[in-house]
Amino acid sequence: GKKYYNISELSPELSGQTVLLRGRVHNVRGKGKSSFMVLRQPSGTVQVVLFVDDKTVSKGMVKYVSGIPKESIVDVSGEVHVPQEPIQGCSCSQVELKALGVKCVSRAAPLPFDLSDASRKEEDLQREDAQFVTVTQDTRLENRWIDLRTPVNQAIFRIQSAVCQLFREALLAEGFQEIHTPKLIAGASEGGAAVFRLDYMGREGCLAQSPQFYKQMAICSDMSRVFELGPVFRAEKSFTHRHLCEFTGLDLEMTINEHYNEVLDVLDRLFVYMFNGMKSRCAADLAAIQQQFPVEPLKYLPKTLRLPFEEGMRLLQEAGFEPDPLGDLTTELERNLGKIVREKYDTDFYILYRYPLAVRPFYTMPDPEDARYSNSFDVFIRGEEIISGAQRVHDAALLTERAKVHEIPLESIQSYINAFKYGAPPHGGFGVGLERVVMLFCGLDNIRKTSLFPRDPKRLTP
Ligand code: ATP
Ligand code: AMO
Repeated sequence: GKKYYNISELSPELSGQTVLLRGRVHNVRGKGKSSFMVLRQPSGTVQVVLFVDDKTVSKGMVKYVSGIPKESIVDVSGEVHVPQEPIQGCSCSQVELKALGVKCVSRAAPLPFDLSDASRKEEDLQREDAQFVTVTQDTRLENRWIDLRTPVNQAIFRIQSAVCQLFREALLAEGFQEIHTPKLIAGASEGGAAVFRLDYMGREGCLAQSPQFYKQMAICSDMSRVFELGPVFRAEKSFTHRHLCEFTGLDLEMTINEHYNEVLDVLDRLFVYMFNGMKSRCAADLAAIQQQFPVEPLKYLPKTLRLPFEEGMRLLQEAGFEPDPLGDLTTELERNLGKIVREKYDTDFYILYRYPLAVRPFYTMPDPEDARYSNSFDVFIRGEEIISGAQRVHDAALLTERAKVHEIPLESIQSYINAFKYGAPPHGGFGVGLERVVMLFCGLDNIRKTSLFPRDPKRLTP
């Protein structure tokens, strides 16, 4: 077959050669006997010029090319040409193409919004003299397959891919194995309120709210270190900037010998590896996001700060807040604690551990020294939660007791409880929200920006 070039391959060395490229019409305008097109590929843009001559390019052809709608896909064959001045506004500024032929491969219908309007900086939109069209998030999501073509969205999902790869790399190197647990399950794993119920061949089933039960059962089956990347379903009623009804969970579970600090050690190494990897592998993508959404890069320490919950409450009190010392933190208090920690310890990323038992799920191990507390933790980026984790109850009798306290119908979780009756090693683990990690690492303001096709209480399409 013929060679199709990437814009990134074009250079002055190819001057005079004829090359073939497939791309989108980013924009095109005709001016009498000439036509100027910006051809776009995911990696960049190049200028294509078309002049009427007596050989290959007719007047009709220039007219035809000038009329190809934006976002159409075209094949351009053209001669590489070094312009007198670098081309402004194209990523490929050193060369342009003198078109010999343009073929429309797929014609785009009129667009619901303009990609450049979706790429405006917040600060430009706020300007008093701004004459831009504001594209609402709804319009963008309604047409997500167009929206995803913007440079920022391209960058976001390359970063998301890198996060998954880094997560796998780091855990495989630590001796973990990847597993896949069922998403159709019999009972709610994280409490009944936010579960999607469904008809499972005539009886009631649920969509998994986490791989919690099954990653623990894998531990009971002697897979001593496991992880999973998979979908998580939550029937969230509230419409917030950080909740989705379906998100991607990065979960792990591992046996421990003496203390759940062993889990925190893995977490610490894992995230420092991931953050370093994102910074080095995704530098260009992070810079592209910075262009539209400027934010201070994430600050994290070589060894992650571990703050006891009680100490966190003390810091909040000192700053004039009134947290419930044995209750849960509100979103507002979490944010404020994030600010306090940032000032005191110079980090945007930290672990808060030893939460009150009452606010944690039934499977959480109580603190053996003080049953008001638990062997559990949350992890925050920029004052928002990205991870929950804990040591788990591995004794069937205690697990039954804890489920009763939480008023969980035992028949719905019987097989889970049974898993601990035949010898179960002490273990712990945690769950990470992928979309939240990307959102908060990049300092974005809405989780819909980091979900490919977000599912929220109002959105089930596209
Ligand atoms: P305008 O309509 O604002 O005058 P322009 O076409 O002259 O735009 P460009 O900088 O080429 O200016 O791009 C306009 C918009 O299209 C930019 O805001 C940019 O976000 C977006 N854009 C540029 N390159 C790409 C690309 N490779 N993929 C997707 N969108 C892009
Ligand atoms: P938790 O319910 O805290 O813990 O969830 C773990 C992480 O998943 C993310 N997350 C969400 N992301 C987007 N939309 C949502 N609706 C949503 N809900 C949660 C958050 C959160 O920190 N089984 C435990 C984990 C464990 O202990 O291993 C669990 O599911 O980033």
